[in-house]
Amino acid sequence: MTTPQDHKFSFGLWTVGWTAQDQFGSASRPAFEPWEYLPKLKEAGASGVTFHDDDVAPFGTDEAEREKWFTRFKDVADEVGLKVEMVTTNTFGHPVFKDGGLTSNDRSIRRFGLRKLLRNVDRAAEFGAETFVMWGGREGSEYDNAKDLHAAHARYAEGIDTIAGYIKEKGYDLRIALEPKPNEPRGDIFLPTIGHALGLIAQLDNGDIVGLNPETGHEQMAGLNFTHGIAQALWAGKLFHIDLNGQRSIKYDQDLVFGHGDLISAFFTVDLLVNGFPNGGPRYDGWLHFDYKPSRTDYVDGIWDSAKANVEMVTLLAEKAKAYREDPKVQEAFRTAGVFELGESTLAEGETVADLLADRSTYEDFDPEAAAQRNFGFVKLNQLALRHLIG
Ligand code: 3MF
Ligand code: MG
Ligand code: MG
Ligand code: MG
Repeated sequence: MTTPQDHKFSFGLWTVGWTAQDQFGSASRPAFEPWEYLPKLKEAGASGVTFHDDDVAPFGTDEAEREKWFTRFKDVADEVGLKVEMVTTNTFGHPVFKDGGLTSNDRSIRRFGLRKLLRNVDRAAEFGAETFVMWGGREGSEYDNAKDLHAAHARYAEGIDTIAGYIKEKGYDLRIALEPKPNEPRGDIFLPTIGHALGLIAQLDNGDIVGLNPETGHEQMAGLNFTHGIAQALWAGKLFHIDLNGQRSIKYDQDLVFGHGDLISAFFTVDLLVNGFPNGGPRYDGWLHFDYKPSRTDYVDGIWDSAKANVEMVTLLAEKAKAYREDPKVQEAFRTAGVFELGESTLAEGETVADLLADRSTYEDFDPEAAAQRNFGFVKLNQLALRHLIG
């Protein structure tokens, strides 16, 4: 049986620390000091913790006080045995960032945003983090004429490249992971999906240390398939980190417990993460990071019930996914479905296009009508998966 110790689980401090203030109502739970969450996170099964700069010391805290807060936080994390595996920057909360941190039309704000990010890169390196996540929640617009959209992308790339260049110059052992999201809080956010972010990374000068931190719910808010998205990121060698949570269809960012949204999709996400691709290929061996919100209807006990529920969901789904892949009936159904056949290259080793053109069996003598009668058995295969999931 898999135990939480078999996986590297981590939580954002802002998740369990959310006091449930929303657009329509005030907080429904008390706030605790940042370090007070740590022993309980460990107890819930985490071995890592992550934070935004402002989660530990609020925006505007004076320098001396700030250092005290960060020192205290790191000391307690060390005592408890939680690694600060990722650090991220809040460039969305303060109204100065209302039009973005790296893409604001106001150049002085972009320069301030860059300084806030660079300062936090130093903190990430100091605390031994492996990943520096960048979610540009305010990089976007409500109105298409509000920005020069060409310049906005150029400024976004400039900002990310500057930070990546700084990491290299300093020799920090740190990689950047961009977090796509289609909307909320902006009407439309730049880099709305995994695919958009991959496209931008390919155009960066320092793109080699820039990858992705996809969030389950964010892709689903765009109506997309999260498992397909992380698969493409893996294929591109760019799945640096992950935000697991739950979302039920295209609506506001629900941040439910992982698996409490689309359970079938969650099963296949875990299947990919723990078992890899059926024909081999790149594997994700990074942190399983939860970015969820304890429901506003739950009080303090509910924070910890929901934290544990995340860990339990991955653990249970991992066991089921292992049994599913090991099931001989599933392997047989994979064969029938052609899943292994897809692992073979379409042209044979050394075969040229001329060879293909000369091979009459591929076209002139090929019978598409007969081939169209193949029964792939995908439904049978999926039913086997669901039996494992439900059974
Ligand atoms: C918002 C998010 C963010 C990011 C975080 C970077 C507040 O929808 O998902 O959480 O995850 O800023 O890690
Ligand atoms: Mg989110
Ligand atoms: Mg979310
Ligand atoms: Mg997130």
